[in-house]
Amino acid sequence: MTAQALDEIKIGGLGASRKRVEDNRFIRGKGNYTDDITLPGMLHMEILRSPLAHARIKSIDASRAWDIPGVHLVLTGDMMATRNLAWMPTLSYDTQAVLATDKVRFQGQEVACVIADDPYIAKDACEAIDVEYEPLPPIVNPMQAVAEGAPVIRDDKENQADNVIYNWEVGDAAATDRAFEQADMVSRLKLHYPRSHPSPIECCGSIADFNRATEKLTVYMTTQAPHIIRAAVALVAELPEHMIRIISPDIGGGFGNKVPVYPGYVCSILASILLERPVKWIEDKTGNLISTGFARDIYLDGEMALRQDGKILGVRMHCDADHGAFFSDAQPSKFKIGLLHSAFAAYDIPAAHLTARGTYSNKAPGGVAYRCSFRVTEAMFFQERMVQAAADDLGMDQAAFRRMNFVRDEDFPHRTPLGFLTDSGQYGKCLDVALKAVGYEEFRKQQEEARAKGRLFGLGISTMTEPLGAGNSREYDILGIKMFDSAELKVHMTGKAIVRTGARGQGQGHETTWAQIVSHELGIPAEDIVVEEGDTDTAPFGMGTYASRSTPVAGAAVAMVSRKIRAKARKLAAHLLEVSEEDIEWELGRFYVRSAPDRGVTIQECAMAAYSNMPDGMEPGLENTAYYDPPNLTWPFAVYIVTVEVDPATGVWDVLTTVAVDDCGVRINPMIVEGQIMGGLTEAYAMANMQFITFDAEGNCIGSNYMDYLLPTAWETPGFELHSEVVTPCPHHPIGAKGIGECAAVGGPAAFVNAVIDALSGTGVRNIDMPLLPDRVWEALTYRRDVSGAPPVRSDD
Ligand code: MCN
Ligand code: CUN
Repeated sequence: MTAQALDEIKIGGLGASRKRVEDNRFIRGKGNYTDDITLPGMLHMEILRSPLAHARIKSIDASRAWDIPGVHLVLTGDMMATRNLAWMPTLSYDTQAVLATDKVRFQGQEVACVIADDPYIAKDACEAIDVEYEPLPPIVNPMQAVAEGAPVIRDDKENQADNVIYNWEVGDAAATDRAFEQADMVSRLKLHYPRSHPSPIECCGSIADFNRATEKLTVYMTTQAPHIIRAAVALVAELPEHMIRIISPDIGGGFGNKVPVYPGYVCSILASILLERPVKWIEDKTGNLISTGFARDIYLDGEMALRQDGKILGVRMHCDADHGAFFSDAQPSKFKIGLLHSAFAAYDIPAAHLTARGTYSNKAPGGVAYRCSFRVTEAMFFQERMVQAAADDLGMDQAAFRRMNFVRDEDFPHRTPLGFLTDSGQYGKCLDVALKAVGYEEFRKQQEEARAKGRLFGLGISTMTEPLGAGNSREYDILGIKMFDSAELKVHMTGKAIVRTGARGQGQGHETTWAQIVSHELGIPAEDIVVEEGDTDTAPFGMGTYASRSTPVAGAAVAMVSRKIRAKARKLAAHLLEVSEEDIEWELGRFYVRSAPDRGVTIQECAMAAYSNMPDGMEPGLENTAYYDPPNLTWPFAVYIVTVEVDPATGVWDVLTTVAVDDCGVRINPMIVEGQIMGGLTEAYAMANMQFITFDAEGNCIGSNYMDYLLPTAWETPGFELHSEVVTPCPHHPIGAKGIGECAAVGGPAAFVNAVIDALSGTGVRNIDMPLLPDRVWEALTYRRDVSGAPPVRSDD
């Protein structure tokens, strides 16, 4: 390295806690969200939703709505059907009603749409649509779904005689049986991971703009995966793909809510085609909370075969998943229950077997995603709750039991009991850091002393590794489209650059971090690089942002395309320095002659030469694209430890400390990573403590607004202590990074719940279902019994 090499942190490269460039416009109110966009001649769409969870539609009379001045169009299921659009395919090989024709199957289902001069007229006109329903008995959980005589929800489907969607299994049943035969003892746990909702601050919406003259359809919309939407519109609406342009402008949070295709998008597109005017649909909060993007809602039942000394010999797991009325999970197609089989990946367990059954119910389609990498949240929650129960049953220390069963550093690559390949990690070291930070031994002593005085302290540990970053394309595809991603880099003649990827951030900071990767690879200062995502006419094809796949896949593509640019710049440098390429060395921002280090050219000088002084025969310009198909998922590891005090008189529990040790490999931007972890822990705390979406016996959704479904503010949210000293670079990622976007939301909930259950130790209580509302904790303590949260609840609860 010469004295002229750049200081990477100063130019905003890898490891710099660079301030988020996107925040410059966000905090000044200068963001450009879908609802900020107004087009000439734009009309507004509102949706009429079903008040009932399950009912036959006897008639729909929209004549009063059509008569309202300012109404341009009323769309009903029958009209959609004439264009073959009453139903649409889902990402899980099922069908979903766009607008109901035969029956409504959940409360809040889309029944009709009105397009009018303004949203208020459209809303009023929705209320003037007369729908006659014949109520049918609703089903709100898997037990009801499979009960004898249960009404068949999906009677629209040929060959669907019951409410079962699939039965799926993975693992080695015979080996697992043998493990249980050899066990000294068996530990059991049963729980419900309730429905939860990503609830981004910005709801979903779209503006469809079909231009009859150009035949081009432009859609501005809140999607995390614009290229997938383009393909879906091309295939479903039978429009030519090059005539469709999907633009995701700024997105006000996604958290998985903005992955699926929703009826509102489809209706706004059809309305724009019919009316030849732009049509805007902006969902309201209740619409968002009752009809879009639910996650979880699964019943988990498992047992663990244990040796007396604490060694785990095998695991059996069964899951009943409530998918709602349509099976529309967005997940790799060949896995029916997402990546639930990533459970127990952190532990060295010889045998495991998982069975899963999916059922329909009269609820909005569920199981989509909420900061989860396809059901990994449920997998890690069950794993860590089960591990705690097993250690308790054995009378073993929680930390020692985990450590004894961890995959050891020297065991990688490791085949997990249900079939994944993990490749790196330092689990024991992370645990050491966390135990020290929380003062483990000391806390256990205090806990005992407090107990003697009638005070209930508890400590919960959650340790987990999770699969982030689908694909590789060998194993991961959605409806046959392989999962990989892309980046395009254009270096202008003055050395400034633009990078575009197939990902689409919703607040994660891609505009900041992708520039840092280019800086690291090329030495161009981050502030000289602009990042753009979300426009299918300009961005290279990609599968979008979810499953924390952006850094593992698109971020890797950014590194790879930068390297292609550097290879060409090297040729330019050789030309400028009049030496052969072999005589040239690279250091950050500069090529130099090996034998004369003072003779060099900067990357900016090479860029200028690409447009003004290229060698004979060289193609001009300095631009390239890279497609990246990762060899494996990335496997970050985390330890979360929470301590709480439970008030026995009220069941209220307060968090005393939360310690987080995250190893996500090389951190591109440490500040952004910390933000991701704090956000995830906040959501984890909310799920464990307060977020409550359930259903009464009639199928009414309880949690349709922010009075019932609580978002934690800074006031409720506890403080978090974060540790970053353990770094295990990803062995196959070009810059050693692993995903981080979902870790804390995945691993966090079990730490909070384990802490409360630990505080109740000695009472015989094994489980309280989330959210651990004070009345549930109080009931468990007072009556010394488990408390289930399975719906239906009484509507006056
Ligand atoms: N990062 C880093 N170093 C690493 C890993 C990541 O600096 N080793 C940075 C990334 O460059 C990126 C951020 O951290 O700026 C998150 O990266 P990554 O883990 O790759 O996740 P994605 O960008 O793919 O984001 C998706 C993930 C998901 S799936 C959900 S859900 C979620 C989450 O991100 N939704 C969010 N975090 C969110 N944060 C905000 N603000 N808003 C959302 O909607
Ligand atoms: Cu699982 S929610 Mo994120 O993958 O968009």
